[in-house]
Amino acid sequence: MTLLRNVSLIGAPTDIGAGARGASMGPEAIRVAGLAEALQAHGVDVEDRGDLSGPRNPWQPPVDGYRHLPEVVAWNRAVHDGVHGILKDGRLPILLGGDHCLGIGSISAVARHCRDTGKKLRILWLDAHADFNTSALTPSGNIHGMPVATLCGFGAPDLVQVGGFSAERPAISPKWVRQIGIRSVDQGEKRFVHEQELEVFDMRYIDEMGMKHTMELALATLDANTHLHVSFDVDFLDPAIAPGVGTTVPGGPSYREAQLCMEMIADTGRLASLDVMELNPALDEKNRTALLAVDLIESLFGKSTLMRK
Ligand code: NNH
Ligand code: MN
Ligand code: MN
Ligand code: MN
Repeated sequence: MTLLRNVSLIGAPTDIGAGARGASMGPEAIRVAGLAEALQAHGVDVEDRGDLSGPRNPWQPPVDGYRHLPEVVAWNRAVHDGVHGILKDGRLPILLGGDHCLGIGSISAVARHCRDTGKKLRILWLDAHADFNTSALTPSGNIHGMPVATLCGFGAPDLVQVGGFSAERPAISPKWVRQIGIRSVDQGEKRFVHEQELEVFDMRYIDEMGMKHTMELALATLDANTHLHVSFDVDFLDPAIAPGVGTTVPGGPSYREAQLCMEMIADTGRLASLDVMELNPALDEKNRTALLAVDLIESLFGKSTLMRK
């Protein structure tokens, strides 16, 4: 059923855009949880390109609404180049974060690749948060709360320009994004989400309509020419099953809801790139959140219940 693709893992061990230290250990925790081996067991060709490098976290307060902007720019340029290289080699990149500010580098690379190859891009943003803040709206200055807005052209020029884009010609349009699992949005951010008409399936929607109906809508209008990118913030999951993240928000998808979400994405056969972000081993319990992430990623690649394939 699902097209088995050649996968390349690439780690970005930093917490430069986060409000808590520790996501820098995420890539290794996912490796230790057995991601490569799990995908290989399902017949996927997996290569591990190791970790990118970049500046250390200086742990400074915000300047003009941004924390660590120069360091965030450096990391995102590295992520862009790494992910773009994998796409050019015809492989499916899995970015191992690292905090979610790195979605700027990853998705700008995907957007550039889609533009150059004439593909349509659809982005599924699985997260407790909308990540649609700007320097004027942010309550924290943490750039991991800003990647979606930045990719849409609303952000620091050095970040908007990663991948050769600009505020006039940004990497993505809000129309290409579907957000799922959202349950924590800041006041100003909320207004901006509405103004830009982001399509958000929040937890209220999932409670009322169910994950099946939600995913049917989020995955509607994909076609053979669509590149599907999944940006998976591990805080999407309910903290009862996924404690190893810096910003837990109660009331997230259960184990089965999350599995169904991943299985329905797999069924489209269109998954072409993936971010696994915000895993924080310093806050985890015996790597259980990393093990859960691997379990879910297996489903994303077509491991499924009986009778499929
Ligand atoms: N909205 C908050 C902020 O901008 C929290 C963002 N934290 C996240 N996003 N983990 O996914 O500071
Ligand atoms: Mn397995
Ligand atoms: Mn996020
Ligand atoms: Mn989040």
